[in-house]
Amino acid sequence: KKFNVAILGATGAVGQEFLKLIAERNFPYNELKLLASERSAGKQIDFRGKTYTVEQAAPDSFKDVQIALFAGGAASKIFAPEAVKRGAVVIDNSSAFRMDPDVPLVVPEVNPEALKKHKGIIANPNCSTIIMVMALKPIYDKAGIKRIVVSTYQAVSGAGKEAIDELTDQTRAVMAEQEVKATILPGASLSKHYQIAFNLLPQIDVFVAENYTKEEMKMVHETHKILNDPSIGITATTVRVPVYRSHSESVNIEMKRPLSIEETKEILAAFPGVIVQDDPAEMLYPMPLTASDRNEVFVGRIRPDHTVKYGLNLWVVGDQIRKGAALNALQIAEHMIDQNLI
Ligand code: 2RA
Repeated sequence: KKFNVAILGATGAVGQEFLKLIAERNFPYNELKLLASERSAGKQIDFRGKTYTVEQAAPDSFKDVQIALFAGGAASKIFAPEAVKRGAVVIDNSSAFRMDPDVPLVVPEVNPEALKKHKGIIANPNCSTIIMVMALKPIYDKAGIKRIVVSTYQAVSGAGKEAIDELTDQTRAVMAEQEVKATILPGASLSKHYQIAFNLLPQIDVFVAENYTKEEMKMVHETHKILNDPSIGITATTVRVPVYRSHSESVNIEMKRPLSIEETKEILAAFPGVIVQDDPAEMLYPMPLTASDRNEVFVGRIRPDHTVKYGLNLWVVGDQIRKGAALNALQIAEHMIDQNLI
């Protein structure tokens, strides 16, 4: 069976990856509609031997659309209900609906059962959350988790194409001993901007209660919803690093029951979508450059944390644009087709 598909945000980093993955995975589409904001409307995109003209998104853009892939951003809030009204299933990468009780928040390998209750909108979790829960789910099922302390090292791609370009331009400027311009990071709409090249920015999104950032609280609330367990203690520090497109995370967990390192490696290796890269004798561990453009999440530096009863340290790396955004959303659509939920 083939479906009429629309991509909202087709010209951005995630939108471009949707197209790449649709081709790579031979996703079953009939009609393909590329939608964007007024700024990007009119652009021509060649895809599989056909030239598409990006249209400015409007409510009626979703007429006859069955699967709407939303790359993210403010447009989601406006167009998701309009698309559902016209009969589409919306898989939304923005944070707009993630905590809505009527909206499943899904990583297909982790909580596919949540898809059954969808009412038209399915939310794609935040990239840093997806990457973390892929590693935690097999451990959670086997040994339970009491507490998670996570520090992230997030690629600039999370802030979009402009941030990717900013890293390149700033790096060149530093090397050429020219003036460095900062206009995007840590956030385009924020009052100040700082250089990311050769720097680290301990702010992703805005500050909220107790001077946590929205990004840090997303990791807390979204993980509770995905694992359906608000009892887990979670605290996060999310940091932007001068890396192009993979997020890395140092994850410390306290389990409820004992789990040997050997068994941890076994259950991680057996989990679909996870690859264990952990052989210190061979200096084998996940790195952003080896994880980029890959579909899997990579786990290494697996070691016990003897400061608590059942402690464990993990180093987790995943491609932010693929598994962190476009791939996970497309896998949700594939799973829904498979389960006749669309
Ligand atoms: C970021 N997770 O990395 C956020 C949104 N993709 O900027």
